[in-house]
Amino acid sequence: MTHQAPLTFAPEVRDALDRGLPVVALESTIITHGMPWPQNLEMAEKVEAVIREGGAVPATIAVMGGRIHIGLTPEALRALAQTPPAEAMKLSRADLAVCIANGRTGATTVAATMICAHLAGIKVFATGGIGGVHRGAETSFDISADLQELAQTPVTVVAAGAKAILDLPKTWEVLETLGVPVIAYGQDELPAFWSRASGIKAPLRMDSPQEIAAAAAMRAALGLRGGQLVANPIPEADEIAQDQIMPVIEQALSEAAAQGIAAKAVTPFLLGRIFELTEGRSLDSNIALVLNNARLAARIASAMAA
Ligand code: PSU
Ligand code: MN
Repeated sequence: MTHQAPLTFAPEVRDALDRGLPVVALESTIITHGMPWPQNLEMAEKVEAVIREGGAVPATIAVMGGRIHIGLTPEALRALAQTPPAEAMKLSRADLAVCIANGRTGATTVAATMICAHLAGIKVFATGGIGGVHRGAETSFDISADLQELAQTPVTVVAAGAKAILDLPKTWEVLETLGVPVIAYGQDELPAFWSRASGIKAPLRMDSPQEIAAAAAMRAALGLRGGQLVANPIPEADEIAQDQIMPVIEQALSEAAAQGIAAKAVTPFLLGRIFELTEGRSLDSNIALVLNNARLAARIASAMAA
């Protein structure tokens, strides 16, 4: 028995892809597990609007009723945003096929969104922050599947760096080992999600969407597998300085350890606690950086389509 990937395209996305117009993929775990209702819906709607303003078509990706949806209707987006985290599967490479085969609903992480975007023929994807090497990974072995995915699936991912709750130096080391180009946009230093600075020099720097598009095309021409990570610093007006966010992260991390939070629950728990401890400021910054990444992704997608 052979199967075809069960993709359902929003008509607008199908049309744009058929005509070679710029399309930007968006993930859905950030909606179900990364942000609380109703800010998650506001963010999801705004991010789509920003991509349209940038001259590209947004394609939010999720698994619903056993099909991969490439682009969601406003009603489907709302329904997803209202789904409690416990009811939507958090899908990575490991669980994507099971979720679909069982006819279930799930939100796609960076890894799963890359897989689905590639199946759909979409080359650019905007998110907040990728998963990475968790602190204490030397004993927990908790390393996000996002990193392996960047090494094998040809999609350009625009993020504000890796989430600062992670072990950032180890995350960058693993990406280097896996042969993933990590490109800081417009600065020499890698950004650290809520902050522009990380103190870590970026392995690569680019200053225009055209250069990023050309680099992706060259990777393909050389027959190199995998995508590239564009690390786009949060706008200055929206950042939380490192010395302010770090103590909050430390507290959230020690609470997670004390409560025995593990595996897939770690990232959502930490983001939720940091939201509470900053009285919502971390969420405002998170939304601002996602919008900023969407803007850049639309420009990269346009450069690739040109
Ligand atoms: N970026 C955010 N919020 C999030 C995530 C990213 O601003 O919630 C999600 C992404 O879907 C990413 C996932 O792929 O967290 C990483 O989870 P893990 O560490 O369990 O691999
Ligand atoms: Mn993990």
